[in-house]
Amino acid sequence: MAAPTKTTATTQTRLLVPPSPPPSLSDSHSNCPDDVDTDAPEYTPSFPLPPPASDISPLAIDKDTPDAWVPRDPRLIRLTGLHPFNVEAPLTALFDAGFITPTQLFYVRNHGAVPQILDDDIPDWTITVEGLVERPLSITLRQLLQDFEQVTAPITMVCAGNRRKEQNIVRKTKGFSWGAAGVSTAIWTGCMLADVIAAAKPLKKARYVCMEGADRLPNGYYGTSVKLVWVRDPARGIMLAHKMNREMLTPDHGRPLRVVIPGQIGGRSVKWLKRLIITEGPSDNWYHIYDNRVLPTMVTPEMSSQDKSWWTDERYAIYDLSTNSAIAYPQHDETLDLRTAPAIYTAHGYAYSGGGRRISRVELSIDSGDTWRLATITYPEDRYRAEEYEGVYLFGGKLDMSWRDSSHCWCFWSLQLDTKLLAKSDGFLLRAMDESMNLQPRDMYWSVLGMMNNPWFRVAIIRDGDILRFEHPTQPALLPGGWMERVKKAGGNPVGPNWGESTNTSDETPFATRTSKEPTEPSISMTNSSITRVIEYDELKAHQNAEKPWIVINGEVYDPTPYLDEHPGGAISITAVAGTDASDEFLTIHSETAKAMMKTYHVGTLSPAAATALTAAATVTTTDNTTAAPVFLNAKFWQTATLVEKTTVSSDTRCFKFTLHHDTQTLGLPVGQHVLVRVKDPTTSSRDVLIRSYTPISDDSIRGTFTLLVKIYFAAPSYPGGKMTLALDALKLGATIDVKGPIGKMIYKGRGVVAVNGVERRVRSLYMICAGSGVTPILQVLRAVVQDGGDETRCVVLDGNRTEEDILCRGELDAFAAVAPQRCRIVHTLSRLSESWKGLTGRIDRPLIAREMPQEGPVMALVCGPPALETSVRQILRAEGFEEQDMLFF
Ligand SMILES: Nc1nc2c(c(=O)[nH]1)N[C@H]1C(S)=C(S)[C@@H](COP(=O)(O)O)O[C@H]1N2
Ligand SMILES: [Mo]
Repeated sequence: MAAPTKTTATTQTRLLVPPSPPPSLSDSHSNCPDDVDTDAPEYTPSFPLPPPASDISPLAIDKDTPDAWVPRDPRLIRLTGLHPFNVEAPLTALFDAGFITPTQLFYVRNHGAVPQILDDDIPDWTITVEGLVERPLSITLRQLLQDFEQVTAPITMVCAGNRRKEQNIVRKTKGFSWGAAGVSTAIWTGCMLADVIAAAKPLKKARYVCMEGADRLPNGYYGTSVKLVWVRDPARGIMLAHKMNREMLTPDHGRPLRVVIPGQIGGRSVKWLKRLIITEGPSDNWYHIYDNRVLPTMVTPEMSSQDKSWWTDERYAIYDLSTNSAIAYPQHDETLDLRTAPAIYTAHGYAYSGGGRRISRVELSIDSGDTWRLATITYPEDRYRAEEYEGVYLFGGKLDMSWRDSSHCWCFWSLQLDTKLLAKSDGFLLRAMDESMNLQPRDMYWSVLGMMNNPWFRVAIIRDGDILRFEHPTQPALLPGGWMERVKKAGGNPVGPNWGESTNTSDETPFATRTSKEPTEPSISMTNSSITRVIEYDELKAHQNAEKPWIVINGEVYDPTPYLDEHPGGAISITAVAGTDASDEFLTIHSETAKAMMKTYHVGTLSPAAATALTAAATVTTTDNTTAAPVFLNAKFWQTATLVEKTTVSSDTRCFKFTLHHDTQTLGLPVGQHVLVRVKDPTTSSRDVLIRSYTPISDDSIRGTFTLLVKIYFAAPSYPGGKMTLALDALKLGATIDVKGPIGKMIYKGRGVVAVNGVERRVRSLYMICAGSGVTPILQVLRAVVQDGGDETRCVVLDGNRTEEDILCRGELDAFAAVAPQRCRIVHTLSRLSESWKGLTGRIDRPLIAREMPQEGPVMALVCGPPALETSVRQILRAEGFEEQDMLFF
């Protein structure tokens, strides 16, 4: 093994009082023999300026990224291209560095660009403690250092994605490919999070601590939560650290302040900490919901993107780490010459578990799991616990672990093996167990995000004459190599090879057989096998009407009449496709659940002749006589529109302007209704057909064009991005899309008349509640009211957004309010505090709705926003006495 790397000593690290005689913390795995301050005490009342980061500097390869200024070690392996920075050290370098990982080699997981904080601003870095507290706080880092006890402790961090590459080889997950080095250990210094929270006096109903960082990402700031009882548990040791390995945190690791949660996945340890919010329920941050979860193995990527409820089920969120281990020696591609090798070969590696649980054994088999050998384990963490160290001040914090016996660090195992036996073996199998007897599983538990991968770690042995070559399961990132890839290429299946079963592998193809089933995509049956009726074209055509609509999906005929009123998209979206082939629309828009429902409505199968006739009917129609029509939209047939202008409204919002068939044509969209947009995805080679519904923001009286406002859901490392919005964003000027419609339950007919599913009623007030891009249908209704001087309907719009920048169509909304102040009131509320904002802050809650939307006279509430908003607004409106018929959810 290489010599341990030494950390650079700095003078800026002494903050508190003096050390007792320096204990020796060094052992064969430690890289910090001189880690106790022995000089005279030097109390620094204000926070010292950070020292220059070790001996690394910014790298040329980062120069075109937002992180161009961040010093980094070139040895780190990049897992997500150049940017954002997600890296692990080569496994051997990580292991050789020993118990404490040098900061430069510590793995990094950044969801976006590193927030740049000027050194001068660090003492004044401010965090808030808000939410369910008696005394909301705003504390600077300077105060944190002065007013709270500082502690120092070694803690291992692990990304939940550690070892994910193995899952990606079996079946691509929604995450990038970590090898087995997504784990590192540092000595952290800071205050206890419990002390800071206690200072704010949480209220009785407080249950969770939500945390938010300063890194602004495509879906908001990074944030997550943990339970308040954990924070209060001294044994869990949850900290707010400002130092790592005796120095200020480096930019990549959260400078100037981060949370460190021992025993849990790294994803909960928020870097660049800005806000602590005490709540009754878990965080609603996008990254808390869509990241760091192990969904059930049968949930496919498609299912998970179609049905949000998979993500909001708190049972699938990961907190404590699970038992895991890996082999460092033999290294990948290491060779052993049997003619010169010593009689004994020593294997080495690491193991860790979660929740403070100690690794209680590590076992290795070299005979496919028939027999197991017990490895020797060293626990360097225990050296910090020894009695005499009580009261030692290390790097400005009190190092006192004597009273707690929880294990918050990795440990190392080794095992001596007879080289002659290795020569006959086809590989190593490694598994660890923790003190709860949680044993690593033999088989992989594949899941959509590929997290917490911890099956037995297998290293294959390939024998070529006198040479043994060792092969790890994978190599990180896109690096080729490893037996899993080899087995897969050879047509074998790398899941659950024959370990533990009788062996039938040959030397050439170790691990080629399998015992367990690869996760497969479930196929949902939409047909009823007892239905045998054959349907001819004439019969189908007889159902081309709104009363008894039949639709065709993949050649099967369905009668959804009983479902018309319940259909979430309104009856019209079904009747609009009556008698036609609705396969594209149906299959792209509907969830697996909706598909399964179709069995009930199955009435028969089209005859081959009827199928041909249907296709022929669909192809003639589109352009011929419709292009000359005064109105563009056609409910039955797709019309082609051409992209002529694309404007960037904000970092993630675009306006797309399309031309109609001719200059004098109007779109033909009744107020309150939507269009279906069909795009052939230019970003995939298969040119997948994508269909979604949108409400244009342009006035329907405009001739020749219409405009869509679209929020683009960009891809993030563990989120592929919104397919449709990315496809639209990728369209070039001159490209075409298909449009069909109108669809929707509701039409605003003007002067207070609202038609819902064809039934008209008159209202005095229209209450509109929206968030984000949900403003688009609202805008149409509001415009209709304001533009008609004779329309006396009173309109109130509650528009919720995160930040001022996120408010869409603000100019138009405010202009309407200025033109018709008596009839039209717009209330913006932001969920994020900002100093410049003079309006309301906070969510759209009951007091706000009660105040702005009184139940006076006939009223109707129109709601358009994300499902969570719609659900909460529905509850509030019910509580405020609104009947189901008084509410409409777009
Ligand atoms: N603010 C913020 N905190 C964050 C992240 C992030 O992207 N932004 N990544 C999380 C994840 S997934 C992990 S594994 C750890 C990684 O910490 P490190 O980069 O210091 O190793 O930080 C966590 N905290
Ligand atoms: Mo992570």
